[in-house]
Amino acid sequence: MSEPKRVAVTGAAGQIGYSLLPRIAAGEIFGPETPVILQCLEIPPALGALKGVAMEMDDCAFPLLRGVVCTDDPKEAFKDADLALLVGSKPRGKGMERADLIRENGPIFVSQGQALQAVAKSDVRVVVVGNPCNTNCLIAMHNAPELPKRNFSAMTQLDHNRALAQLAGRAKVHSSHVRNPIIWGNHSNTQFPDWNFATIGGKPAQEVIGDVEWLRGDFISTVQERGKAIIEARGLSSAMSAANAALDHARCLFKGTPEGSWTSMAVCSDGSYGVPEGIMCSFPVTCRGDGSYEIVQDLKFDDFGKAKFEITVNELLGERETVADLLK
Ligand code: NAX
Repeated sequence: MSEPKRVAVTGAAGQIGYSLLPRIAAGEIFGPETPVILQCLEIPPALGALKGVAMEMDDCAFPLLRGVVCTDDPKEAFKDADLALLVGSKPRGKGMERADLIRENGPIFVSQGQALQAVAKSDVRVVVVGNPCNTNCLIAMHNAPELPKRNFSAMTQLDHNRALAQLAGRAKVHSSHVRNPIIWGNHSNTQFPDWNFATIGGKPAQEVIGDVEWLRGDFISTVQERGKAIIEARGLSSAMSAANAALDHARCLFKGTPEGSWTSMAVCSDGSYGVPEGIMCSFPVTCRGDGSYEIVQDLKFDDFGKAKFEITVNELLGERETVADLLK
């Protein structure tokens, strides 16, 4: 058995937290040989509920779980963390515009960025799930300037998994036969779910599906609007699939992407694909399994893809403007 990994989870008493914590404790990120300590952060009104979650975690008697910390102090939650999953944020209220949500949640990620820099391990990996996740991640990264920018990423894995499922459904194959869709841009409904480099059973997805109109139309809009469809059906936003995607994202970072495959992750742009440097944009990435990632290079857009990509990158640039005062 190795040293325990310390995993901080914010918003741990929320619906995603409830699906996420037991799976981390069961070893689904670091594997069956690595014990974990969960360091859960909540706001004061939710500490009672968090206590209940911690009681249930005890009752699971997970062999790998070495402790559960419950706190409303970010410095306690992030202390010596190896991985911080920033899930907690305020949901979008009725009649609230996206810009209002960004302004409402931004300050959370200022203080959490500062706390991460102050107390987390210097090689902590920070994964932002709480929405608007790209821009929240940008804020956290700017407020932890001594941590490497490459330690920060935001989650578009759920969109990636949704794209896999849609392509598999249309081709009538199991999703394990589908590889390498891409989510470009923002985790919002401007994202560009791209099938152009995806394969199904080793053949180009477009050739297997044979219906470009569907790919350019329903495929894209279904992936973009899936979150809304889940809310309409369930009365609550995606939680199980979001937790599952957060695990996939973290597992890619710490265990690597399979040979010949990539995943999608919002990471700090280095100018790849002409995206202005410094915004958290979703790209195809490969991971070696040591916490690092590489943006897949030299994929070519057609005119349709280029136009879609521009829209979502422009939205990210606009979001950066909206929070300019929160960026150091
Ligand atoms: P819930 O409202 O069930 O839980 C959020 C939890 O965060 C609450 O328990 C709340 O008390 C806590 N919280 C609020 N402010 C906090 C703070 N400053 N510090 C610590 N905790 C805080 O939401 P849930 O369904 O769990 O979703 C959490 C976030 O994930 C939301 O922002 C949601 O929009 C986002 N999502 C992101 C997805 C993605 O693909 N990136 C998909 C799923 C989800 O919509």
